[in-house]
Amino acid sequence: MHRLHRYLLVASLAFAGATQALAANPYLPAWEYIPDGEPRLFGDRVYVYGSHDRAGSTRFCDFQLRVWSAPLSDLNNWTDHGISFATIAHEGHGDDVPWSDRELYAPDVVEKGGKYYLFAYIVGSPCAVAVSDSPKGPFKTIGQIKAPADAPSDFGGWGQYIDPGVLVDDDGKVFIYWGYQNSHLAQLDPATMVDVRPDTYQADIVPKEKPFNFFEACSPRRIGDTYYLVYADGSILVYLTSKSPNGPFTYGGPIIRNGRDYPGGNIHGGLVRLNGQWYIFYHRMTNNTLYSRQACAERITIKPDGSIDEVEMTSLGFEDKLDPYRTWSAHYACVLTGGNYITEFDRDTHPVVNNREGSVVGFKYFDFGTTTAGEKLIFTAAIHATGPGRITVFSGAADKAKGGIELGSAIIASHGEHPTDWQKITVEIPAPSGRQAIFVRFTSESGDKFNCELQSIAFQRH
Ligand code: FUB
Repeated sequence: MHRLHRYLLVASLAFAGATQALAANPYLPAWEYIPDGEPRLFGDRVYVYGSHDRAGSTRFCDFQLRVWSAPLSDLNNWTDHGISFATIAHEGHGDDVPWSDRELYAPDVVEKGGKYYLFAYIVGSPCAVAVSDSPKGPFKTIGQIKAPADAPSDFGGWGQYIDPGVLVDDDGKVFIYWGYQNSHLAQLDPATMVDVRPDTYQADIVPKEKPFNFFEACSPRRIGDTYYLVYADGSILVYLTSKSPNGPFTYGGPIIRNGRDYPGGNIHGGLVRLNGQWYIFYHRMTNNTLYSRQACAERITIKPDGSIDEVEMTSLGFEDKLDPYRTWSAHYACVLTGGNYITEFDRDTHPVVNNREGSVVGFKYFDFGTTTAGEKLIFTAAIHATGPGRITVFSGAADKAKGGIELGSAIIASHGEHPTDWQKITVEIPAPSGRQAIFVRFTSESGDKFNCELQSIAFQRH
């Protein structure tokens, strides 16, 4: 699957610059895999606290957590603050956890009294708590969450501490929500941040029954006088609301799902307001696996009545629009259907591979601005293909039957089994105008012999 040695030299030389830093989705560099991202605004920077996945991994997560942040003044400019916490010494960062060498899952970080507290599930053991003077970390271990004497006998069971989401309320009370398949809530002693306060534990705060369907990924926020709890119902991020951090919670509905017109998997994320705009952070799958997830964000609206409408997955992230007149690495695609997927050939090369007869790759949304009648553009796709086929460019939808406009198409010749370079296929198209979703559809009469890798797309004016 990983053809690093084969592509490294040629691809990086031929396409250097194709993946410039952008805050489109995924908003971190294409080589970084941060799922379960909890967005937190501390000072004038937004931080994302997530797990750490790896390309080509066969299991969830890693033995390290990393912190990334961006200034509010430039959400294009994400900085890697390095390893913040680890269960195995790595890259000069020591082992923070004497009781485990297992993977770290889905952390959260909150500020209390000028200190930053990290909560993280480590596979098979109660939630770890660590502290730092800086939101960038690194975090020093305080201990593990301690159940009170009156806790139910299974309180410390391994599964119960998955996905801790923490809320520091305006009155200083600290609430921790967590759970996998079963949801839990308790208050922590604000003086220690590890001790569960007596008589505060509640099980099943989110029903497992419809429409709630609690699965995992609790993410609490207080917005005004309303408490929001975001969680995962399978591959859908759902929200609840309540006038109390203790619930009961009212079902709100889905905010985003990652399995519609894209290879689905689990989902995890949270709400944050940046520069007056609300976002939902979430992750999506790459590398044809559930274990190489990347950080994405979408704009959402919290309406005056507190409700949130579901939004679609886009390529936008923190961008208002995609500029059609630059080269876009294929990994910015937000629609992948027909068996294709984003993969990592090397640090800088992330094509959409396994495009077969009928596969579609889509990008939402380019802004072509005002164009004139009769104006033409050149669409360029950098590809490698085996078996002859055709690439067709659409705007609006990938299918005329669904209202898509076919802009043009070109024959794809077979380039042999072992590419030494990406081939540039060009198609002259009528210039679309305004904001447009752009799709490419691959077709072939060669059956299974046809297989096309899409490295990038671009538009040029004549
Ligand atoms: O990242 C590992 C697990 O996958 C998290 O604990 C869940 O929320 C799911 O995203």
